[in-house]
Amino acid sequence: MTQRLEADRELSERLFAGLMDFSRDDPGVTRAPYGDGEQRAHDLMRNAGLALRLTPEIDAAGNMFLTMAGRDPSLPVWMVGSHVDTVPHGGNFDGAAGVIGGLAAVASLRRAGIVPRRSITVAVFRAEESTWFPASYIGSRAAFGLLPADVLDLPRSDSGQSLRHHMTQLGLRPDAVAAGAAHLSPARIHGFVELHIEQGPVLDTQAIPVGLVTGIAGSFRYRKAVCHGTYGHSGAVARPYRHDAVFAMADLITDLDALWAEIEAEGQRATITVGEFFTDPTMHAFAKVPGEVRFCLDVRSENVAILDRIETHLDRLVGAIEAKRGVHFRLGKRTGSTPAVMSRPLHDALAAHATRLGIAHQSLASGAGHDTAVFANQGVPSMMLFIRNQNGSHNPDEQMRMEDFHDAVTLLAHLLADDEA
Ligand code: HGY
Ligand code: MN
Ligand code: MN
Repeated sequence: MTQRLEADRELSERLFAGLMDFSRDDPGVTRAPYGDGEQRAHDLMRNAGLALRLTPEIDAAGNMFLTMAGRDPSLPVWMVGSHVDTVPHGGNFDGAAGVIGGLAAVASLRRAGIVPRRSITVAVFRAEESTWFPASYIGSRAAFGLLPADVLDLPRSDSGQSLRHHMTQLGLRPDAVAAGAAHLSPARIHGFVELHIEQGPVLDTQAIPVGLVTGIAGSFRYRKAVCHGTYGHSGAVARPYRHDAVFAMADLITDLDALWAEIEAEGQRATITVGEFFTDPTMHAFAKVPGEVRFCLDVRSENVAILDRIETHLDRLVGAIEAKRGVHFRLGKRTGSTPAVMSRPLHDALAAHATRLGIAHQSLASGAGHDTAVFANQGVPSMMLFIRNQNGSHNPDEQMRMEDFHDAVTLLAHLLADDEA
């Protein structure tokens, strides 16, 4: 393909603006999974797909698949796409850039009069953000028939209603999801490519518009952990008699931070985050030794051995602090996700296209989790194209420059068009 396939800018900007119209939740945007915002986003993308003469399909979990017929429908398809739900008060680009980018890439093929050899499916996944239902990759796992039935009973953090309830309200088929009905079969997918904002500072700092992802971090997490101590008089209880939950947590966090620094000094990568940390507002007070701290713990790495090392250390550390401080940790339910390796051939094909198109790019790992990890771990050749973005992500200030988005869309379009091998 010699001519440069330009992204359909009007379509992209119209869809981002359309999303914003019904997602604004100052500060930022909110589209809860199986909520009104996500459903309206699915409707918006479906209409855009129909206008591009794509064929819509919806699976039992409500994932949507919009397909451009290729010359040979018997061939395994290209699949592109992402999710359209957001974290509460997040940004408008996390996930949505991958769906709109997929549609824009298909639109550029249409405009160039290209009928690709393979069909191309734009996937719109449900419920990627696990801040709502405490489980990762709900939509994409359900699409492969991999969602454990008990996930359907998990309550959504804002409504308290179960995933099953929310699916039923939308006329979807939770029983089929629980029974493992699979809409996607790995053998029928030639490759999966997800456009996504980087959500970190690397590309912006390096002044490079596009990132070629080498791997996606996995995780282990405790979302509802508690450290129980003993409430007491802040003056009358001397040090040897204290069971201070905040000081115990300080020991835990300080020690985990030291281990993290050690791991990074060895040239390995991990992230350890305590995103929620609070004493009980109905019990705490200025003159009270805190008897309870509730917290969550999110540990991630691309390297399973690193995850195991941190988890083993955590188990030992909890016991040591309990003995030292006379407190008790209840970590609660453990959830997690498996690291994923991206397809080297797809990585190299995209690097070659980017070089030929004069699009600056660099390879990097993804600390954030993405639906692409599900595809890769199902054996589908998978790849992520990161788009440089500003102000990080999972916050209302998330930004992305449209010229960087268009570069990534052009790169994706050339990969899809150039598939005559
Ligand atoms: O948590 C994650 O990494 C993703 O944004 N769900
Ligand atoms: Mn995302
Ligand atoms: Mn996200």
